[in-house]
Amino acid sequence: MKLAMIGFGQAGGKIVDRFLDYDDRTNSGIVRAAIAVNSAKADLMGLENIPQENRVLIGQARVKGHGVGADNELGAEVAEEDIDEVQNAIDAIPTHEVDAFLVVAGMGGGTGSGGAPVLAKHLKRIYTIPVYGLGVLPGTDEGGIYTLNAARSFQTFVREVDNLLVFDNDSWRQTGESVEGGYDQINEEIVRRFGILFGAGEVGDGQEVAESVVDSSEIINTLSGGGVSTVGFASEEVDLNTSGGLLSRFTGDDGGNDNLDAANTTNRITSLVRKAALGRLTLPCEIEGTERALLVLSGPSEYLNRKGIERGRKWLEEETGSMEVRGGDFPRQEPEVAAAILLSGVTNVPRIKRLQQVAIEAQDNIDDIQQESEENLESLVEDDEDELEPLF
Ligand SMILES: Nc1nc2c(ncn2[C@@H]2O[C@H](COP(=O)(O)OP(=O)(O)O)[C@@H](O)[C@H]2O)c(=O)[nH]1
Ligand SMILES: [Mg+2]
Repeated sequence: MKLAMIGFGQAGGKIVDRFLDYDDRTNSGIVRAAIAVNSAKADLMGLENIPQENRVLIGQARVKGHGVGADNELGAEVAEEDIDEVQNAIDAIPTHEVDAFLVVAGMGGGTGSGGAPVLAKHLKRIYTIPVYGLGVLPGTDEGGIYTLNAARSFQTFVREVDNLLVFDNDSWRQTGESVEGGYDQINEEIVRRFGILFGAGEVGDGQEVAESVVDSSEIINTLSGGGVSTVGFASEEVDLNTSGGLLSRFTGDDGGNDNLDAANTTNRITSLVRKAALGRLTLPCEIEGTERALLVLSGPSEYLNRKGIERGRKWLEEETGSMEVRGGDFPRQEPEVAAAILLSGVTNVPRIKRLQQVAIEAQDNIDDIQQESEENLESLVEDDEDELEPLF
């Protein structure tokens, strides 16, 4: 599917920048347009792939290109004040060729945390295509203000977008490594997962056609209904040499081992699906209770088969309890077979619950002399959804 990606803030800009690089490397054709928005000039200048004319500096009158720090209320304000500047950049891209917007931001900082929900709301008012968010949660070692920012931004962002895809930095930190030091690697993991997912169905001319294609509408249907999504992924290296695969079946070189090959392929696929669903998700959670899911199997076509995907799909139905699990293949001449699973509308997410709890406590400390906010908090705690006061 073709996306217009808008990276808001430093993390958002860097991730969209990496998506462009991924698109170039793999010819995936998912990034139809890429824009970066920031209140910090230096962050915009540090990008490598996003065209200069698509880098939008906001809040100049207020912060003179120095950024808003970790003040996400200021981030939201400058986004609202300068939304026309962002719209000007969007006006210059061919939105009629785009299937959806993807607004990418780190939720823990200031510019992206405050601005991304403002932009999503704006886009929803103007365009009929879906507006998705990709929100990055901060590491728990980043400190209280980041957690508080993330909790409030998350709550607002999820309300404004058609679906919020989440990546949790905290679960992706390597042991003994700071998140800061590992961002390059983490960003690579992000674009790989979401790249395969959104890349399914974008089969260009001359590329192999999938046996059971995933098209944009299936991705959109999986994401429709809103809520929070997470992605599972597993891959296995395979030999790109096709002489032992498809070709030999025609020449008869494999000595009638067709059935064994098919069984191997099916088994490989089903175990990859299990690994992907039960391994580390972009946002760790209980997969049971997922509302909708999409399974994409990518790799050289001789390593993909309908039976394996169908089995994997069935298994996912059982594990998630969802009646809406889609699946398909994405043939690519890469030396790996990969399973990417989009779990949409997940409900049992410990990290989100903790995040909101921490934020409620932090807010309690800050405002404990204000009767009004005391009452707010009480109603929050009573509320089923533990809702925090939104940013705007
Ligand atoms: N995955 C990832 N997360 C990042 C990166 N840079 C920053 N973050 C996260 O994003 C949060 C917001 O930081 P930043 O994007 O610099 O804030 P902003 O520029 O004010 O929007 C931080 O708290 C980190 O958790 C990055 O390159 N990759
Ligand atoms: Mg920063």
